[in-house]
Amino acid sequence: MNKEKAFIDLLKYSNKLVVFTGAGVSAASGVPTFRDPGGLWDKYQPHQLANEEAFRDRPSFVWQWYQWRRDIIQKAGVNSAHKAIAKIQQHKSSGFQLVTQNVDGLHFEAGNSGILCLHGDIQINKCIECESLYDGNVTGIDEPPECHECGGLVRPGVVWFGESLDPSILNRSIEAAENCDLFIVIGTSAQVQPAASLISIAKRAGAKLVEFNPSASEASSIVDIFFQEPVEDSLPKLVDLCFPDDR
Ligand code: BV8
Ligand code: ZN
Repeated sequence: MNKEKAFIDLLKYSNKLVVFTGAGVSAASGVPTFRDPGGLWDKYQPHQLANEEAFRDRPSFVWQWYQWRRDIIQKAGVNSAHKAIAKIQQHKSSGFQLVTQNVDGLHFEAGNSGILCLHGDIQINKCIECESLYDGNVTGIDEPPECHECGGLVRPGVVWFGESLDPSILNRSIEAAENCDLFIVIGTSAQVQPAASLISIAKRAGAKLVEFNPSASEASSIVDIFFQEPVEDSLPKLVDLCFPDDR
């Protein structure tokens, strides 16, 4: 049986499936990934930008990097891969869980719900001292605003390196990986922990693993089916073949 047919059958008959995404699912929307050539880490190292120390050292520099990313995301629309993942949830409903490492919010825009966002949300801003949410509009602001409650610096609501993930989100993600029969890995280099550990947790739990990525990742050696191409070129077609009714 060819791999397309094998994947369609797995998708059709799965009772509990997890879709796990990284930056690659938003690449077709023009949102830069992190580790691809020309990606976000091309010019700077993560520790120079995506961590608390860097922000405290150079608040304007780090803030402006996030403002630049937010601007790109603002202009980015959802792509056919985001839509295909939303269509899977429509058809699989209770047996479906989306877990994303992305902070761009594009899965919500595409129509997915109940999403477990491991690394936070780039549109949220909060005080670095008292964690109060900052509800002001930050569009076009080049300097991190001051917290209304305590005067501390306001930072993006994402999980930086060295910061713990929200325990409840992480535990629910682990539970989903432990109880699924199909785990679909899309657009991640699978290098960041503890997020990437979900892949091996699913494998150990006996799930079938399917990957969509034009390049090999840290996960590729343990997946059962590997679509080594851009996800937007393959997943939408396969989802339409699997759920042909509302094409
Ligand atoms: C933590 C939010 C506990 C901010 C991010 C040594 C070993 C193991 C772990 C560690 C270690 N040293 C340090 C750590 C811990 C560290 C870590 O994992 N480091 C790694 C890099 C070695 N992890 C942490 O710090 C985490 N916290 O461990 O807490 C703790 C507490 C205190 C002290 C210590 C530990 C927090 C991690 C979260 C960091 N925040 N982002 C922001 O966005 O600015 S991480 C960042 O990487 C993004 O969130 C991103 O989602 C994530 C993963 O990247 P990917 O999504 O995979 O993107 P990437 O560019 O890498 O890959 C894109 C893929 O897409 C590629 O494979 C490409 O081929 C593919 N692609 C491209 N186009 C397409 C495509 N695929 C399909 N279709 C296409 N068209
Ligand atoms: Zn504050």
